[in-house]
Amino acid sequence: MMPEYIPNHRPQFGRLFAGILLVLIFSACTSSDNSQSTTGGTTGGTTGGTTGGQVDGPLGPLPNPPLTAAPSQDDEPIAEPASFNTSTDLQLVRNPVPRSEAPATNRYTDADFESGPLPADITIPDDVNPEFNSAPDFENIQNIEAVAGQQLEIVFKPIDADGELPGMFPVALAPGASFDDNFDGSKTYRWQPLQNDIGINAFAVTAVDSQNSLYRNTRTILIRVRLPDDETQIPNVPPTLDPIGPHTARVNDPVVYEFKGIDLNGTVPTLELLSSLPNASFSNHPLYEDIYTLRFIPTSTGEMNVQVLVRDSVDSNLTTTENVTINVLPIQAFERTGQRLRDLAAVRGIQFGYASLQEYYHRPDGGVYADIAADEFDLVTPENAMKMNEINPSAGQYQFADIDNLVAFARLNNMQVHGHPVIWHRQLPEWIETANAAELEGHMREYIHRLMNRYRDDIALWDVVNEPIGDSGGYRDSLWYNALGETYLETAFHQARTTAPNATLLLNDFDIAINGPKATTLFTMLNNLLERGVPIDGVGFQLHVFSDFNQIDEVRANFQKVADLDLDIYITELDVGLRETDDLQAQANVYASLISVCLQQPRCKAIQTWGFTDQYSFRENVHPLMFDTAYQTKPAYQAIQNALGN
Ligand code: 9MR
Repeated sequence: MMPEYIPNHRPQFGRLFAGILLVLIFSACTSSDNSQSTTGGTTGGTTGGTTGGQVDGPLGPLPNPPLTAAPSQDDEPIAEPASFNTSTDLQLVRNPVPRSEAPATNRYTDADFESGPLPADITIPDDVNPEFNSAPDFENIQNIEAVAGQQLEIVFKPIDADGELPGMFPVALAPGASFDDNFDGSKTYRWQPLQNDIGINAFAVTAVDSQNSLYRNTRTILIRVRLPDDETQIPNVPPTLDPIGPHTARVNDPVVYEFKGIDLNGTVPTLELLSSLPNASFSNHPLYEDIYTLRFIPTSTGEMNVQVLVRDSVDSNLTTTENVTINVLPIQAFERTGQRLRDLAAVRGIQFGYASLQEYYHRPDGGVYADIAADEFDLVTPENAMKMNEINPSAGQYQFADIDNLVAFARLNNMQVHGHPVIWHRQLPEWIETANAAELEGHMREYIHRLMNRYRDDIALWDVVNEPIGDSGGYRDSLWYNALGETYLETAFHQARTTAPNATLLLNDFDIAINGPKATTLFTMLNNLLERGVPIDGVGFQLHVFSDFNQIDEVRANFQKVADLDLDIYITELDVGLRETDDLQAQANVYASLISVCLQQPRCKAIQTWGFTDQYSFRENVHPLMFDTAYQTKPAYQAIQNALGN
């Protein structure tokens, strides 16, 4: 199904011109219902109409009138000045308005508070029988009223009907709070809520059974904070900087920091740059008043210290000075021997890809990140930027900037983009989680169409449905499954095919390459879908594994079973966590053997790793990738080269 990949070297000004042209066409269309318009987005090189976007497939027309507003010109990304990012070769864009995000304190309502403490959340391990070993709990759990500026003290005393004293730990502490041992079996939570905490806050503590440390009970209490009658009684605390950990950068690349000032008193501090840095610009973020962007270009190597002063907006004498460090390495430090992975893979007839960090170009090390990515990979998946809460954060609002930027980056570097995920049960916006179930099918189809149509000229490979299989087999309980039943899968694929007739459509999941209930369900599911003529082209195997992974034969056999169904195979999210910190060679071997399985299987079309540097892995604790946090290759990198080269 996948159309031949045609390298596209369109220069940037051409792209901008196409963008302007399309914006004009787009605005001409927005007066009518554009959810069914075929002119699509602004990133494509062609104006569409002929290449896709028709909506009347086997499912019939999309909801008319649309259930929510389609993307309009108000959602179109706008140019971002270079002083805000690390890009030197692309004109990047940003979203026109900040994302609407409900503050966390709004999660609980007064009604929740009034109805008393939340129910116990008990985890019972398989080897515990609660009839003989009762769950640990706490004495006297209740919701608490508090006043901003006043010190709050709450005593937690764990109890167990079996008589033994359970252990305990807090799930998370509020800034400045402590959880102190009273040396009598109890602990005290001490916290001084401030203006930022007005409203309802949750605080959770876990009690741990004295006989089995996995037998636990987490209790959450709600703390309702109100303003005192005399607000001047609230102490003004010094503002701080949202911490930024160390980074590695390459000499002569631009470095960018987004500094966020924090004031628990609810005001916005101002930031001043104390260090003198080469070619530096320091400016307030155009969308977020609490963020300042620093951009500079280190012209010599070594560790650099960046000093920023944070000043209280009410009392200008109240300040804090914060330091961040960056290690600037010479260009040679990033040189790699042998051939680049994408070139080695191309010789073997497959693509080699990675999952891209969202907005890598707003990170200090964006320059070296982008260069390594462009050299090593010819396929890229957005790790998070295409999740529904990012693309469509509130009904009728769309944020396309990061994907537009990724598409531009991919085009410039002759890479293909792999869309991920279209329909998933996680990272959903609140508006869809609370939508009327009777309208979910319509919402799903509208969303699929709007996303895939916008990028139909840029993205030819999609994870249409992500993780539909439950952890113990069967359909996963999800918003989509619960509202629409099993047919949600086929509806999603039909809509995807209708919108993007030439694209390769995948079902992507984890734990399906090894034998077990998930693989069993996969094959039942695939057979059903194929029998019913559902347009599915392949399976994405995630493969988040560990360095002691030894089920290679099962992977090989399951790949073959997919091939026997005349479907393509993609390794979509490969990473190999270390069991022990010195398991680097074992990690390398696992990479090599999984890559060999793909190479031996003619239907295996591409391998993607889930990121490439441990600096930005979602499994950062187990260092699962082939570059370390300083962008130096690990044995895994050489092992991948060898596997691809053999
Ligand atoms: O790597 C992603 C991580 O940064 C996100 O926090 C997480 C949120 O759900 O999703 C991770 O990516 C997942 C991917 O989209 C689907 N397969 C599993 C991946 C790891 O959880």
